[in-house]
Amino acid sequence: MKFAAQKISRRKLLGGAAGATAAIPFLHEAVPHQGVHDQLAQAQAQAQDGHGGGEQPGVSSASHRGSAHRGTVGRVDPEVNGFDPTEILRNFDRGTVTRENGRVVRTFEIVAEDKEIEVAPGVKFAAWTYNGRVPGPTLRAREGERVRVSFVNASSHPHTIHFHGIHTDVHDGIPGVGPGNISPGGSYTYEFDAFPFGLHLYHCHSTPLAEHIAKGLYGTFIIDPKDERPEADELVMVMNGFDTNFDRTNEVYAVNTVAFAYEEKPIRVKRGDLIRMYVVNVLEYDLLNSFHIHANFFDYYPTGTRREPAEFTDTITQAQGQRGIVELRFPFTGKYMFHAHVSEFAELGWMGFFEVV
Ligand SMILES: [Cu+2]
Repeated sequence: MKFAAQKISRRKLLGGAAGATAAIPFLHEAVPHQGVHDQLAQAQAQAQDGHGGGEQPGVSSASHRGSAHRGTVGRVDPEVNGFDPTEILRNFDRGTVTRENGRVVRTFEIVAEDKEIEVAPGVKFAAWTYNGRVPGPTLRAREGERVRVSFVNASSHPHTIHFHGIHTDVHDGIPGVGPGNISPGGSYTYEFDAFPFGLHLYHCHSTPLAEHIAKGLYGTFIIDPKDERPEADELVMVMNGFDTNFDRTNEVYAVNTVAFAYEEKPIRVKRGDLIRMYVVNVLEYDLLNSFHIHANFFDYYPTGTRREPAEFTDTITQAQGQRGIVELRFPFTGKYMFHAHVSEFAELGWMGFFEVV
């Protein structure tokens, strides 16, 4: 059964689960990962009794376990991963600041390392990480500063760091140009000016590219404009996914890696505060991802490179590598859902709640 299980894709599973009751015993034997297995079987059981056992969104217990929104069984202990999705939201790495000829130089240190992480309760993933976390640290500089990134490859595979931005080819972090691949044990310092201002990203560009990204080598790179954005409660949301059985489709979807993390522990914000979300799509193996908020609308700044919003909406779509800044205020207290408007992703982990107090 093990061998058969490895060949069954998540799409086939869902296709079967959507159709017939007979799919349940099949699922029980076939799903290769206990956590996903439990989620899917439970999702189907709930779909059959109509409304997820009678619990209602925003009314059920804080943990939402077994809720109508497709909660997982159990939780991922942040101690196990060494990083916490709740802390990743508001964690910014501003590097070490020095001055050269009167100019600010911001130096960041990034180490690539192999590390097993837990992406849903009971679902382990052999990740490749920057600084031991997925996504990697959120690097933050100001427009016009000099950025220096000291990269050490402590992983067992060659890697690079490719930054989005405007810079010379030798610092572009691709194989075959400049330093090219950085071998295990090797190091290199990438250097460039911080511009244009906006919401950018960085990721490994070694080949096979999809694998190097999907394994976890990516992060957010924010360049603040010279004249600051208004004070806000800022949150980084990296939309990602995990191919846990190597079939080049994802079995788990999330924001900041851990499926259902913000359903388990809703994001606390204050009513009336300006909330600024840095939303980045790094998903591999799916063409599109999306972000939708319930009971509210937001201003959207694609790539964060203009000061005027391009759209006032409640849903945006991003292809891989696209990103944008979302700004909104919650006028009412309560629990408000956010999720991928691709329902399939939402049911496999990409959903959460704001708890407005
Ligand atoms: Cu790599």
